[in-house]
Amino acid sequence: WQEPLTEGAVILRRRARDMAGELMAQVGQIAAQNPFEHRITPGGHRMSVAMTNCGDLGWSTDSRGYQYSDQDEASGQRWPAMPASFRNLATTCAAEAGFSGFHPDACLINRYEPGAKLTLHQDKDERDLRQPIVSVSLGLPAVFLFGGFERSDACQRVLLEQGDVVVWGGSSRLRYHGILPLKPGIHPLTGAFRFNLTFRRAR
Ligand code: MD5
Ligand code: FE
Repeated sequence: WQEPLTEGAVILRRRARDMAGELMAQVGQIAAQNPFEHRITPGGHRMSVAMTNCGDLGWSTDSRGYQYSDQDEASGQRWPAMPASFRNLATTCAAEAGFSGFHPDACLINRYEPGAKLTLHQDKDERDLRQPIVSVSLGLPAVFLFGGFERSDACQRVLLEQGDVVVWGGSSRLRYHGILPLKPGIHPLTGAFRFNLTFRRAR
């Protein structure tokens, strides 16, 4: 079922639940080629969230800043191709939320361990901010913080669970958001972790 959050943002609850096993098998194959890494931010902090990517472009951060690149700077290799099942899920969910013609060229895969968090931020490294972002949650649940257009604006708290898909478009594309520290637990599919796939049109 669809749960509107704010203008342009829609939760498709449990939309990917039946595909979760298949999606995680693909994540395992991608990580076997390009392992999850804790990147260092331009400010010198090690991120508590570990990341890898698939698709033509991948997002990463280092001392120079944040950027999309066609290769993993750590390994010097191209990112693994985006599996057709990923691409189809993202395009279909975007269309269900009213964004037809979404063709992602980047999929960032975030892995949260107990205590891992994402502090409030905006996603604005993509070229065309009219394109939505599609996010798929897998494994342990997490509390998502959904704020406004200033860092200090009040936040809604939304629990995101296995198979939940959120489409962030329209004016919601530039809202501040984050993830509270992951509570420890064991999930039958992902063990001690939460994974999040974010599909983006970077260029
Ligand atoms: C996550 N990831 O659960 C989230 C899901 C990231 C990130 O935030 O940057 O990797 S994507 C949530 C999102 C994207 C774009 C806009 C908004 C939320 N928003 O307006 O709240 O790992
Ligand atoms: Fe984000």
